Amino acid sequence: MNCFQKEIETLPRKEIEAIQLERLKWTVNYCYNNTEFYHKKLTEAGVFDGSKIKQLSDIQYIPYTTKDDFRDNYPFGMMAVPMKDIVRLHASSGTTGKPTVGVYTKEDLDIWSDCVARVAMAGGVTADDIIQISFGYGLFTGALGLHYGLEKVGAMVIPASSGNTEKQLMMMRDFGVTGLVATPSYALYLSEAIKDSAYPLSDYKLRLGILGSEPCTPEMREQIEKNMGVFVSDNYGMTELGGPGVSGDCPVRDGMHFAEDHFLPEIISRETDEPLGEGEVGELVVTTLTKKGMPVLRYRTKDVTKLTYEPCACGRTHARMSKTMGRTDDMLIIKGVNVFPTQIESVLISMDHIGPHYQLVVTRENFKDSLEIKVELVNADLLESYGELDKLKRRIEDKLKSVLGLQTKVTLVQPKTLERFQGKAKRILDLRNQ
Ligand code: DLL
Repeated sequence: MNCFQKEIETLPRKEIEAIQLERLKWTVNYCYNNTEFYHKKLTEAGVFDGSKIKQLSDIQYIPYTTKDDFRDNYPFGMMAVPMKDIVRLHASSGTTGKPTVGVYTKEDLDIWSDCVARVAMAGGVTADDIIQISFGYGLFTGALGLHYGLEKVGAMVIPASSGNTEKQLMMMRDFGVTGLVATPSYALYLSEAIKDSAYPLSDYKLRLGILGSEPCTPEMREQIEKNMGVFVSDNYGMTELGGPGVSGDCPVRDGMHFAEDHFLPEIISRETDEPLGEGEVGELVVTTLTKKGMPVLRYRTKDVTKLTYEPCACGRTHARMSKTMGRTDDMLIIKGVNVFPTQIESVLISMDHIGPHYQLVVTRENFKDSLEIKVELVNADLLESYGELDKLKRRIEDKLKSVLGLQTKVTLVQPKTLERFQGKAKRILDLRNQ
């Protein structure tokens, strides 16, 4: 099956927008008529059944939907069809409070796997590939999302799930795995395990990394590619929007292409909540255009990025979103300076003598915040030489200061002592409110 949907993915902008307008009108009307939550919200905003939507910019009359709305309506309050039409449920991990639930009709599942197939093909997957899915199987949308999308491409899927490093590597070698699906942090972990194992890289047939679910800086990507001998593509999505398949890298890797016939992206200012223009950095807001089970209007993703509508060198015309800087939740404010962990990661990975693993520890003393960055040394011998160690530490602090505009404290630790992650990395330890 050819999952590069050329007739859709290379449509001229005017035609994409015509499809979006028609589907936006449909979605607003559908939400108004099928969920109490949106009926109330749209009535209060004077939008009612969507007849007021004449052009795409009229979306501004629709109120935003937030994660709190999902929480307040947990578990099924945002659902737009009778339960008998629902065939699947997924949920976010919900580390804080109740998880966020997503439900799917048969048609939703079909469109979902189509969107993931698109992302996979854009990332280089073909029917000849053997792909190991090392996301945890379960309520998480990542594993089953990629699973069915990759099957649609015709690739052979190995539902490995996460954990048990030795077994992961054994499966890769024995089954001739050509592609790995994982979070970037788990891929990094596995790539280091390959380097450290008795089996050389030539025992593996790996050529692709289809990574997503957390930010992956270009520097981190390069490290994984070097260790594993793969081409890495990034893909993005979230439980509230159905999971992966919302956007993904093409071979050019100059922004992830949105599935614009199914999702309508906007960027808004984090300060004023007002819409921003092309190329401006702000919070991504997304409206689903075809979802039936749990449609979402103007969902505030909390992810910070920018959009471009310039056609891509790959031929695709769908909007591209830049790699996210991270979530507004993860942005640290230290002495009045905004810091995203991805900015720190980019600096650390590009420097010699230190590894790609780090932890950020935020503390407050006498009402003053400070940021400590723990980084692993590549070679423990350096710990023997105080002079060298101090020089390296200052070099990293200076580089960070020039990028962040903030004095940080760098602590160099023994190789392989910081925590490794099998899913999304948790690198921030905020001790300020303890
Ligand atoms: O992580 C869905 C997913 C699974 C996407 C597999 C891609 C691959 P959630 O667990 O609900 O869903 O987390 C969604 O993860 O708002 C972003 O902050 C972050 N995220 C997801 N993909 C990327 C990415 C899945 N490619 C949240 N780059 C989102 C950066 C990402 N952040």
